[in-house]
Amino acid sequence: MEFVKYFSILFIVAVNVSCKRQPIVVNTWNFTNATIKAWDVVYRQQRSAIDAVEEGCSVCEVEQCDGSVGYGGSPSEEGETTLDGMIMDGKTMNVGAVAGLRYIKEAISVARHVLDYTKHTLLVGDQATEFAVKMGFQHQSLSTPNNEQIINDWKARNCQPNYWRNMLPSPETACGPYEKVSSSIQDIRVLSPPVDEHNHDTIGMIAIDGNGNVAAGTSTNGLTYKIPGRVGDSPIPGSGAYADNSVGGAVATGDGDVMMRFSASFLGVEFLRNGYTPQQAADMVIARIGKYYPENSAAIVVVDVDGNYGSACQIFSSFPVSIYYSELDEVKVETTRCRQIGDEPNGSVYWTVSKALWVVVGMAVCKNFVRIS
Ligand code: SD4
Repeated sequence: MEFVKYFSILFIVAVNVSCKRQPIVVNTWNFTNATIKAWDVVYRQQRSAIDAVEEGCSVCEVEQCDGSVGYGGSPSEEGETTLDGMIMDGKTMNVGAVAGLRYIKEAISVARHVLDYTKHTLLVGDQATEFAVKMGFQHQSLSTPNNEQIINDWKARNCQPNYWRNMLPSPETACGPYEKVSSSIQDIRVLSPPVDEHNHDTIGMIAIDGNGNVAAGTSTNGLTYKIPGRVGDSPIPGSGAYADNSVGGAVATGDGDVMMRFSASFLGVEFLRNGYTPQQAADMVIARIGKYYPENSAAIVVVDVDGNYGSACQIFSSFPVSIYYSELDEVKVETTRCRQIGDEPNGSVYWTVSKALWVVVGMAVCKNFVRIS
């Protein structure tokens, strides 16, 4: 009983006392150079959150962060790298995005051009490329010898894994070309190719500037061995990222084919709007996905307008998040353990208690306690 009382008090303190951190930059994974760049923009240069997100994510496009962002990674079955990116301004609720972008390296900047210079939200494929060229971006190959090597190795493994099903010859043992099975479609849950932190590291970034404006964005080259034309969650507003000045922002990473079915980032922001803390919101998003797809890799970061943040994940072994705000002397990386099959669901009492402890420790570095409700 004493134990339960002790943890209940800790939990109540953890969810009700929070820090005021503005500006702040938070992004997925340990892509710290991106965080540092965004922090420089939003803090030292005192520029906007949206500039910070664009310039921060651009660092990863140049560095090809973990091979999952930028050129030369995650080739499709045909060996081509294409890029998805989006950027959202939480002040105006304006979004620019590109999907299946070919031959242009700067996906998030092209997305920013969609936002700044058009009334559209999302441009795709070759026409997104044409738009980018018109806007002055350089048309160049996104392939490197790495693409060819990855696809040659894959073919040598009989094209395993892949994203086909209900085809002949069986995609589980053979390469295509395939033909569709016209009868007895099996509506079984077919596992996607394993996705983990080694092949699955989209950058998603949330920034809040000194004026309290929230922006969020993503940049990725999607999933390796994808069927050409496949677009993931990252460029879809509300899926890969979402921002709203009145409550906060969220970004998602993981198996986007599944995650986009839940509008994960929008859901996280809506949980904030309904009064949940960022940690609770993140846990609830992952619990929602996990209820239907417990075996899929999924991770989310949620930040409220006061700069409190939370993250949650499943199936990845762990999920690092990079953070910068003014009380820190340098960028910091906080790592969350991810729920595994058979664990208590995210958001359950035991899970929440362990998260609450983590939050309490995190608060030790926080100087301004502003919200005690
Ligand atoms: C996608 N969500 O295209 C992206 C991939 C990803 O880390 O997050 N990689 O499905």
